Amino acid sequence: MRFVTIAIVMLFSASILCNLAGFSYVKGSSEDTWAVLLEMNDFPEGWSDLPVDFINSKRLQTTLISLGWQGDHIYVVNGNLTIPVVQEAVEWLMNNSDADDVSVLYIFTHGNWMRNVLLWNDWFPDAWKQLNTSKRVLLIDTCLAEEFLEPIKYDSFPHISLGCCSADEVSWAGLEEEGLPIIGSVWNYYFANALCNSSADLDENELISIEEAFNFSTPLVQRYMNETVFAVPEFLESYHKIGIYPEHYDAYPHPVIDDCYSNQLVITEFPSFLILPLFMTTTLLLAIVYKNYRKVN
Ligand SMILES: [Ca+2]
Ligand SMILES: [Ca+2]
Repeated sequence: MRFVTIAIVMLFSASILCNLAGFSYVKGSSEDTWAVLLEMNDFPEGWSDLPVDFINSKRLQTTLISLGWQGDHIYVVNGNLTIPVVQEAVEWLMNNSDADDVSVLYIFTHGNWMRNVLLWNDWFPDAWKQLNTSKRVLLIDTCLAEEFLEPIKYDSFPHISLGCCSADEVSWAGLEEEGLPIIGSVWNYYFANALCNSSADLDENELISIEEAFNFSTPLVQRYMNETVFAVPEFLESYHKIGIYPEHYDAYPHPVIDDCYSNQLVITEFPSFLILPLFMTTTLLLAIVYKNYRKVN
């Protein structure tokens, strides 16, 4: 009984120590994380399909769960994206997010679908501003991505928006039949991986922020495009056919960040390197050693 009491006291002390030591980023129950992941692969006649088996939303979902997110805090739509479908997803975020919460919205579809069917810039920017949180993260993974960040770019309300390419660029999603290593969005692949990669922790505070993941992933996206995709003459030619000459740029494409969040925005539910479990394990071991010490004496 005494052992249990000692263990509880030591665990309690360890948790206080965690906070005192500056690990207060361990989110409490009042700071939740919410995400909407929207992906469209099949399109009506006249549009080209993007048959990647919803790999992009799956990859991001797996990443968020590995960062400690709860599965039921992630709202996924894999299918036909219409205005009501997207609006319902945004409402879900609005209904769930409180002031301290993180809200992420990711969308993968055609840029022209965003512009001409979803009429994104007509309604989304106003809806996004109405979210009751300062930690808004908008991830646009489409061609022309910057166009859909533009209405809120540099707006002073707290937000971070990322786009996989600039307003006049096209993005790349690899298909299995092409035989290149990355299936689905190249930007999604490198950004999702960066969120879990300690090498992306550029300021070495053991947390990977959205800003760091963006900065780390951008050159990797450009390198893959330039060295792997554009190295295939047929793929480079497909860009030339629409009047784009990637070889005329230092790098292509140019992912975009609009950072109007004053600090670094961290979306990890648990400490990246599991500091809290480490503290707790150490405390338990200490308690066991102490118990044996008492027995011996
Ligand atoms: Ca960091
Ligand atoms: Ca920032």
